[in-house]
Amino acid sequence: MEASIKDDLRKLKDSKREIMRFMMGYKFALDEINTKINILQQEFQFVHDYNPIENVSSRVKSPESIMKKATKKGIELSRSDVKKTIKDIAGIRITCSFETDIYRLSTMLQNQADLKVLDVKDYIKNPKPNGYRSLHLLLVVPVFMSDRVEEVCVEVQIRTIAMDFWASLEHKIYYKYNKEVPVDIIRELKESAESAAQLDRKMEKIQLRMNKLKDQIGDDEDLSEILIDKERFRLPTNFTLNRMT
Ligand code: 0O2
Repeated sequence: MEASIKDDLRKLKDSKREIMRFMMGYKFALDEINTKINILQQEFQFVHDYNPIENVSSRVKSPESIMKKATKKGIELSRSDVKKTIKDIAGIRITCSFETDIYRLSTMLQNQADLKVLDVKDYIKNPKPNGYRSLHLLLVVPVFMSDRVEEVCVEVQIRTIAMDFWASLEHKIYYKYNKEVPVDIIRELKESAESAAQLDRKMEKIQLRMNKLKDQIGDDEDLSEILIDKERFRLPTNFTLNRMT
């Protein structure tokens, strides 16, 4: 009798360890992708003097959320079925200032030789009927463990600040009304998604004009840095001389 309790406890401990290891794979995959994003961000800043990324956040789905999704999808709770079916256990959300940055970043990630692109969903070119916009990538990253290599899927959502603002409010509303959102709110959300898209287009145009202006001013070598009220400004050397003398 005592031996059987011991056996049961050992089995329980073993399966707990395996689940922990399974979840760790997703955490390591996030670490790998986060490092890649960090490298791209720093190198891009250095080469182009510009940072296309505003914010990066990541999370591993909680076991409760995984179980809920598995039940919703009607799959067994085995590790292999969960791994095959639930692709967003590891998720990264990146916010960019402009739509062009989203596609630029997406291309840079998709071109990395050690990553496999499982799927790309472009809800920017094809927004969801409710107005949701974002670019979703499903990337498979190899994670080198002590005794094996695990291929782990990570969902990367890339969006502008305006898209993110809209999605987080819509998410909150959806849960507040327990998924029974009043029709007038659905309509207003749809309208605000269009306003957010318009804002993105306007900001992009302003950025384009700024870039043209920068090109007219000339290369970095022609710029001088001045400090005004502790703010750093980069102005054409001539301009600085004319104004400062
Ligand atoms: P959470 O809590 O953010 O993780 P899936 O349901 O993932 O198996 P699907 O629907 O093909 O398959 O995935 P899709 O379209 O790539 O969307 C997955 C995730 O995108 C969602 O995860 C949300 O994070 C986000 N998303 C998609 N559509 C909407 C939307 O209409 N509004 C908002 N606010 N977010 C959306 P989860 O698991 O649903 O939620």
